[in-house]
Amino acid sequence: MPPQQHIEKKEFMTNNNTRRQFFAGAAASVAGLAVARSALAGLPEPVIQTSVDTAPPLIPSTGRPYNPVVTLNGWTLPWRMKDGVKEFHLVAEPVVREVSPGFKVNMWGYNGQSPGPTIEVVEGDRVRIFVTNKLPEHTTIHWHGQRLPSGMDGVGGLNQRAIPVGKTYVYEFEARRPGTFMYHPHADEMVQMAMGMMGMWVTHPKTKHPHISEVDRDFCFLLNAFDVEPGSKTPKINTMLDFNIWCWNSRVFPAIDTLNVRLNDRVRIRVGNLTMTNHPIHLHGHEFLVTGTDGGPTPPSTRWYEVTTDVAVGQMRQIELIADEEGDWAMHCHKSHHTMNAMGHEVPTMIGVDHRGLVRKIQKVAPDYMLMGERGMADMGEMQMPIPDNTAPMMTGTGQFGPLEMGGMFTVFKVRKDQKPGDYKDPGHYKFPEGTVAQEWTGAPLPVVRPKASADTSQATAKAIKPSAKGMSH
Ligand SMILES: [Cu+2]
Repeated sequence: MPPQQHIEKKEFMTNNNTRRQFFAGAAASVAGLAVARSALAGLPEPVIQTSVDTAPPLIPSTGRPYNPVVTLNGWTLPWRMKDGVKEFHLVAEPVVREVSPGFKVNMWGYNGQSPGPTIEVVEGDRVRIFVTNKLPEHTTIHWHGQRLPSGMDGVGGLNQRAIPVGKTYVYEFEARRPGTFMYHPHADEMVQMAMGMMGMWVTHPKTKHPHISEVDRDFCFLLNAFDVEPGSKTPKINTMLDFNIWCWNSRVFPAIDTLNVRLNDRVRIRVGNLTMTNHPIHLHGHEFLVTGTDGGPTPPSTRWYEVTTDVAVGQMRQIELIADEEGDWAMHCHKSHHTMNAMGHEVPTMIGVDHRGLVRKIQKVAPDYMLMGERGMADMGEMQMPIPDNTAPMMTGTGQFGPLEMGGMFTVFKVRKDQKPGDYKDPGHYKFPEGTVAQEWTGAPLPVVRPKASADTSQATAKAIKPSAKGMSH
């Protein structure tokens, strides 16, 4: 492990200690104090994260070593080692997530954030997870994709009693299979997932695995979606398909952190989908291989190169590439509606409509009226039109050449020669070598050649063969 990463880890732990809050819910009751203390003595204190920044990788201080992941705008949950068992404490609770600066949404999540923290363990680890329910209704956690005893699978009613409000349940199993997994409730699922309850789980291989390569950078994030009416603060929970806030880890572009790598790094990106639709995830400038699915690492003989991989509902895809092209490369969902924020759905097509005169008339009764979309929608990236309070702009993000006209599921993959190993900081805009940027043609214009009008003015006729024609009869 490079020494630099150890320093980062120390800083991370120090930061965490200052952010750490103690689980003291029951201790507030004077009468129950002694009981509460002894009952809590067995629980690891939950770590609460207040920052929406991408936390540095959490280098393991106990247990088998591994190369940790970096969760975009997220963090990894520290554990306590007790008699050889890794103990984690998740607290299901209402949280306020900053989806983008100035846009805060009332969600439900874990340990202060939605999504919850990433859980990282090693194949063969015995894992004990305490789950405390501070929601206003019961919950469970399902460990999506794991091999485990049926009674630990977390489907309320089927595998266990739902965890009542205020109670703590404990899950315990061995992490048998290396790979990328997710966790989410299996109790009032539609509501609890629409409110943001989910997280990632990474099980690292315990020894060198023939189908798992050692990488320089290992990123992960979840695809999630919300329906938040512009100007409101709480997601609508009955929405089935018409979501308007398309997120990576409950953030929208330009508030999604960039993926910053060093030139020629081997990079792994793990993406899980807990929305209600599929997302074709597209990376510019590089080809990648899909090296893992929910079923674990893919055998190398089954892999082929892609630039887009579809991540269906409830699926996980793990891609790998060598970042050997320097620059700023877009990475996004290829459904263009998913790279827009709220208001993207109900705006009529205005292209080609002549509004001259009409705007002035409307402005007499509605002075704030603005014309939208007469020449396409690109103007909206620049207009800075007034939007309701607590709403993400429909599309924003400014690059060195102007507005990107993007929102939602979009970020930038930044490849730099001088990005230090272990440094995940945003290096800023790419400095394009001279003469390598598309620019205006300033040479002589091409002569305009028009075809001569045809002398034949007779009408074209279409000949249709009817089903009763030869060969079609019975
Ligand atoms: Cu999408």
